[in-house]
Amino acid sequence: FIKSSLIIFSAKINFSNIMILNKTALITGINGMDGSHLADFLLKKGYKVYGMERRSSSPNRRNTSHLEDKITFLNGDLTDQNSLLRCLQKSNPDEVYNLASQSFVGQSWNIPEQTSDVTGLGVLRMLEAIREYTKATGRTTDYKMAKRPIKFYQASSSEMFGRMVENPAKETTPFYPRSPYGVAKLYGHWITKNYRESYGMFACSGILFNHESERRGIEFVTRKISDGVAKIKLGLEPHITLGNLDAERDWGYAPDYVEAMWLMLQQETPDDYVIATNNKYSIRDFLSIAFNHAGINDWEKYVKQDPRFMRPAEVDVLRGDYSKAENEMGWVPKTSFENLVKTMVDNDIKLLQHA
Ligand code: NDP
Ligand code: GDR
Repeated sequence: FIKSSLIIFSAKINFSNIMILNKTALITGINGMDGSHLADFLLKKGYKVYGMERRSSSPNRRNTSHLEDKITFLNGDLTDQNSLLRCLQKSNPDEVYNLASQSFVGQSWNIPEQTSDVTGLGVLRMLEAIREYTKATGRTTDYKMAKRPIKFYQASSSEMFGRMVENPAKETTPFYPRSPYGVAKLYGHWITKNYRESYGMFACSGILFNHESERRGIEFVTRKISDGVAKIKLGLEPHITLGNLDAERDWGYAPDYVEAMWLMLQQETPDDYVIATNNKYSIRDFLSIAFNHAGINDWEKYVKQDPRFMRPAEVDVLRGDYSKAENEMGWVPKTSFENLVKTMVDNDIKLLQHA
């Protein structure tokens, strides 16, 4: 009864407060920013959550330590096909969220092959593993025929738009990636679409624009700034060293964006959606709000530029049109840019004070 009610009301209702019982999700990239926020979100909905993590020489659960007794961690790597199959066997999921990737654009010029292998081919390996597992359990991959299809979410990126042939970009905008990372994501996007069309899989590609949170990796520009501002405020560092300050991004808040991932898999038919705010701000704007919030008005004095942080090919501007997601799934961004920046700065000041 719950399932059929949800289908009937799926188009316009905001699902945020509805509990979904007895569903199981497998999240790759569980220890990353989005993986941890998505796990929080799905647990609130009553999901059983499995998180795939790769082996590392020292524990890497900074974002997920609070989840250790709430979810099941599984060992797997997007470069190792059999490990993916074993993760599926152990979790037997209704939904797979493929969030793992080499996600740092700047690094993708230093390790282009590894980036292509994980961020591009890794998607194919997971889709193939789902296909094999579905067959092995006597089911069809065609979601229209299957009693219990395995739904698949692929974490695609606004970096696929790169040079921005159209501004703001939407689902129909031609792609023009500008980094090995963007090119690899484009492969992941198309192979997801192709498996949907070839095998009838319920496979969706979420084209997400930049989103940030207190759990963002320290090398990304927003967290580098919020952490740097906190250190300057507390007298721990004299300045922040950055690259190109003129780049503009469409920045949203990660907890808002993981809801969109889930919504895509609750629709009647699989499709691709742009998730964004339709606003853009420069790195300078971010710096200005972050420093101001910490009570420092002359931010230019505290910021140095270094060619080490410049990219061989830059994406100058990104901005996305999320109207399809709004019209079809009722999704809108909830958190303003100002509040995002302030939350990140407050969090880093608090973290350093506690340390
Ligand atoms: P993170 O970098 O925070 O997380 C990525 C995760 O992938 C990490 O936990 C990492 O593990 C894991 N990983 C890397 N390589 C492998 C591998 N070979 N096998 C298994 N796991 C691996 O990224 P985000 O949470 O920010 O992003 C989630 C996804 O969304 C990524 O695919 C990213 O490319 C994409 N995306 C992100 C956007 C954003 O603005 N945040 C926008 C659009 C797309 P480990 O912890 O061990 O390093
Ligand atoms: P991005 O995020 O490349 O958009 O990818 P990042 O924060 O790394 O860069 C944003 C912009 O800031 C400029 N920049 C700097 N960037 C970093 N990291 N460090 C610096 O010191 C610095 N100075 C200036 C960059 O040149 C760039 O223009 C993120 C990732 O989460 C991807 O995985 C995701 O797909 C895209 O967002 C959408």
